[in-house]
Amino acid sequence: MSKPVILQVGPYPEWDQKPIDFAFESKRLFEAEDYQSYLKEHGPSIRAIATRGELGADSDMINACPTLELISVYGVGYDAVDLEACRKRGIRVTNTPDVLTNDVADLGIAMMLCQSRGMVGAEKWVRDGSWADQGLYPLQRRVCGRRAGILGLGRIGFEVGKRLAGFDMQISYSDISAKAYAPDWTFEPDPVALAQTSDFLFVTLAASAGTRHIVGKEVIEAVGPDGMIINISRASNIDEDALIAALSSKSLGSAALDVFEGEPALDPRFLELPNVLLQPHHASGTVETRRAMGQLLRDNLTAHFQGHPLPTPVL
Ligand code: 8YV
Repeated sequence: MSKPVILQVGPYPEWDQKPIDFAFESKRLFEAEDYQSYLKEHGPSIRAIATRGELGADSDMINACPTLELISVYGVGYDAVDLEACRKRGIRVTNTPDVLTNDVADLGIAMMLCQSRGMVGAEKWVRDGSWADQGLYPLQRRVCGRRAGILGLGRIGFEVGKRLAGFDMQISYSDISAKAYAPDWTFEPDPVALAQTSDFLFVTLAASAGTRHIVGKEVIEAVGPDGMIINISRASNIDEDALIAALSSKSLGSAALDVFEGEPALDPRFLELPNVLLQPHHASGTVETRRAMGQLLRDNLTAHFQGHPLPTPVL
């Protein structure tokens, strides 16, 4: 029997690529010189798309595949998949929730600690001899006992909160409704009011058209010159122009970002700012989590082609 033909939008580690190539005929879009002509040539044979959270599948890609049945996302976020186009054509969509939650929360906490205690500059202070030449490193800001806000108390936001509780922080959160699973934390539906009471504002919202730039000028300035914004969700949740302006004028103290508009290219103004910690979208990037994500991506593809229920459907 011939193998189902799939379109692979981005690369995967060897441990996933091998089993993918064994079970499917994978057309590797990311290796093509010209995406349009590659899609034109192979689109008609594609039955599933295997993509990554940040790459998704837009309507051009979906339209180029008239016999498409499934889009399997390697990532929890599926905001880059055109769900409307999928709905119209009855195309199923899956993601990889849960398996990455802890690592994403861990990185958010690490970013908060790293930035608040000035660890990047402190490392440089040791390596470039400043410690010996100039003495003590400038004093930094405390984390424990301060006020944290979590914008979006889903799976990842909840794990962030659990970790923050270990630092004796006062925790508040915004979401569509109060969460029964977080009885000890303060529910504040208005993001601006949340920001006003946050020394550290974590952005952990699933991105959608409705959350675009939810962290705008008002929220950013409400966090204030002594506060920090940590984004481990999607860049679109923050108005980057407003963020850069606030970091430049110091009306926002600092930021720690794992995601950027247009990544991996990012707004070059970020590189000039001393008060932002920049990370290369690797919150889920541990061997353990990526192995589990790859397994789940493949489990969804396999289940679909064997006619079994999808393990983690979105649509
Ligand atoms: C990426 C992510 O998918 O889970 C998500 O939504 O954005 C990440 O885990 C990861 O970088 C793999 O592409």
